[in-house]
Amino acid sequence: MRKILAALLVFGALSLAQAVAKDRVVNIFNWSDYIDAKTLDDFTRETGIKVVYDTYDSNEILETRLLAGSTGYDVVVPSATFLSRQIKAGIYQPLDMSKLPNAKNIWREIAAKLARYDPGNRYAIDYMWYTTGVAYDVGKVKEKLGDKAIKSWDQILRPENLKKLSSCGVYMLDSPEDMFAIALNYLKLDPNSKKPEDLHRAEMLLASLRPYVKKFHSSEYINALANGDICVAIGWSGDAFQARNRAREANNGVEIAFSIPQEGTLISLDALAIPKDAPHPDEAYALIDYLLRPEVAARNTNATHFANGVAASRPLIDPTILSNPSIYLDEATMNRLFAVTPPDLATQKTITRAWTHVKTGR
Ligand code: N2P
Repeated sequence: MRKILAALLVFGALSLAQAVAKDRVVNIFNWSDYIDAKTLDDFTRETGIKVVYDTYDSNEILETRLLAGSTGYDVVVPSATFLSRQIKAGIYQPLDMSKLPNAKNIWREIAAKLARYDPGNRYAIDYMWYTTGVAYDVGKVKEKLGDKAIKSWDQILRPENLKKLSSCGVYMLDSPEDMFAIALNYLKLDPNSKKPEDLHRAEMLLASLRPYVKKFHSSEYINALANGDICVAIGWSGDAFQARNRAREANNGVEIAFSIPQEGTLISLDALAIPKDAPHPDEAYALIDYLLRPEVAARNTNATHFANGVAASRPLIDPTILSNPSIYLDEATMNRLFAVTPPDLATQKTITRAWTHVKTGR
């Protein structure tokens, strides 16, 4: 009896060790509200690789973690400007394309845009791309401004207008890159300007709006809009449409719209990359390759309302998303957009200080 028990124990311990050894894991750090979580379950079911999924809502958070070293992350999703700086800082591994057969599905024009930040597309592959605009509650904006729609940045960035809207609640992205580019453009300055005097003018404009901003935050506005807690958010395209859908699902009478104002706005890209010290690089490749499958990319776009970087996914995308000119941009909209390049270290410091001033008044 004892012997049998001992044998069972040994057997049990061995199979446990085997199971542990076989447990494959991938750690991904991605933006919040940026995936159809069910696709990750399917990935695990198919590959046996468990996904540890962690989220952030600002490039600054991601960058602080990455620069501190050994994050344990296998896949991260920086925006292109940050990616470019991080590549120079040597924190990513060049991608071995032989491990990404689905890279054949990528959208060449989007890859070409990303190549401005990652020359030769060596370190990263586009995940999604989008604009920064105005998400708003149609009924409340009409009530406060008398305007049926937001068409111009003037309706938001002119202090007396924002003051009127402040009583129903205004959020702004906690993202200096977006907010400075938009303010510079509104002031008819180069949205990509790194000149201290231009940045100072943008800082003064944004600081003059602060009294009317309930919160600077880059993810809470989705629910805040959908619930009717706020009426305006300067935010990202897909998030605005997620807010619209959440309100529709709640059937609460809140109608959310998204505007790319006529003066134009910022277009950005977020890309998938593997840190140099990723503990599970093979699993990182497996996950990235899976995300590049047309049907998976389409599901992620259908769930998030962000346009993806996989050309072959387009026939599988919900026609209302594919034909939405604020998501899959038409040419007229495209012509009104601008992209920015990363600031050098000194300019970055100036912007960080200015942004603290905008948000806190100090
Ligand atoms: C997802 C936001 C992604 C766009 N909620 C900003 N990188």
